[in-house]
Amino acid sequence: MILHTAPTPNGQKASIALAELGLDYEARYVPLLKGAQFEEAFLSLNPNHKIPVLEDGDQVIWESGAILFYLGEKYDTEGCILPKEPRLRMEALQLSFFQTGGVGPNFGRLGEALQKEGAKNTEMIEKFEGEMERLMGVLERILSDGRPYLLGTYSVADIMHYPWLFIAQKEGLTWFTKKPSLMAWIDRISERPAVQAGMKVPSKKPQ
Ligand SMILES: N[C@@H](CCC(=O)N[C@@H](CS)C(=O)NCC(=O)O)C(=O)O
Repeated sequence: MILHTAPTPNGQKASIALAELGLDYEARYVPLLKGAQFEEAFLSLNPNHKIPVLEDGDQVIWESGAILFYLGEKYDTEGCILPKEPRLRMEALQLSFFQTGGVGPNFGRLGEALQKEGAKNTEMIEKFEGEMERLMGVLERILSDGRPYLLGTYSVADIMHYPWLFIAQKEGLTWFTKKPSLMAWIDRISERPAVQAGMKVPSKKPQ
């Protein structure tokens, strides 16, 4: 398998899942800042010019959630990350849509607004921070019954959220750090060897 990726949260979701399943693959770094995602070779894999993209023989999958479900369906015979039980499997899908439709885009736009040089657009920052606060409240509510992971047991639902929230924790963003169950959840997931390995991919950037 070939994973086209970059050191960003969406890429890390795929490398964590590959590591959790102990699968062999080649990680190919896509230098996004140089615009490599707009080159014809990359667009022929993903017309949406975004990483991650997984090539498995002649099957090409893009969208991080689809990649995680693909890996789960094809390679997770034990149900390590994709539950076998239909009800839990559907909940995994539900939380994955929640992540790609809510947490990812809102945090992404917030990051862009915060990194912008010069005069900050405070209206944008307030808007996206407010939405992130709300979304974190949803996750905190799910975890507040004492469950260790979003579905109860570790799954793709945790992998989908972790790399984004890892940044929020690292940056000390208050809408994250003020959520005790979420903070404990992130520490728990950070301890997993496969998560630590997946977060380091791609290890080397081409010059
Ligand atoms: N919904 C997509 C989002 C992927 C995404 O936004 N990837 C970013 C890096 S984290 C990217 O490749 N951006 C390049 C671009 O938009 O041109 C997924 O979950 O895979």
